[in-house]
Amino acid sequence: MASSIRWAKIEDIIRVIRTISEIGGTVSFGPFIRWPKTKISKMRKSIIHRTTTETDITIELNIDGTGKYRIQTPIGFLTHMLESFAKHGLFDITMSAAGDLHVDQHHLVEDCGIALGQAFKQALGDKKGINRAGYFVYPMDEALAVVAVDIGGRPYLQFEAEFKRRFCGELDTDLLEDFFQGFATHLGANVVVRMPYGRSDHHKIEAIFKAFAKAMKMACSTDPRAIENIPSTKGSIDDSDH
Ligand SMILES: [Mn+2]
Repeated sequence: MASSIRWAKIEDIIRVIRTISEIGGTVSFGPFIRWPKTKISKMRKSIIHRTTTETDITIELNIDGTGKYRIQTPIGFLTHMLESFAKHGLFDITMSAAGDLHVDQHHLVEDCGIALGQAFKQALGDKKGINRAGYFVYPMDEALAVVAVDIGGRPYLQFEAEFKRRFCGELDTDLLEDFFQGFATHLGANVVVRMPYGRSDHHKIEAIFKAFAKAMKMACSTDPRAIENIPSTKGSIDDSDH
């Protein structure tokens, strides 16, 4: 009898610990033992289906991934860039995109940027605990790209990159600015893209996407000291945040 009472109490204690940990708390057993050691944070994942008369795009994103990707677009070089973005940002991305290429590539490339921005916005939620800003300077042989982002709610793009040829592979390079504009607008982010030098258009664009990936990884990463903080003196991040 005594032992069954003891076991019942232990089961109760375990149940309480589980409940506390499931709602994101920690349980301390004194100065040396804490369980769980870190709070269980919510999964930063999203699924976006964006269908218009011009394009049809689906994205599954896990911000806290390992860089696994399965990306299908009808433009080979765009697929290569999005795969590079997933790989170097350690984002898991499953994406398929189709569109009215018989018109030109504009709708598809811009809408890929829009849908990717929406996917990050949805996955980040209230943005509690994130660094919010991130930057990277990425060299690729003779090319150098600089990307800075601030996921502060205010959409703004600065884009300064020139390319020798209108097309890199099959991708219309004129549309890169539209891709980043769509991303910045729909995430609610300030995005800066600079390409100070480079020769090969392939290297230049790939350096931009790698810098973009690393800058986004940094901006989305969390600081354990700020896990309950929304990173704004306003207490919320919206379209007018300064
Ligand atoms: Mn390449």
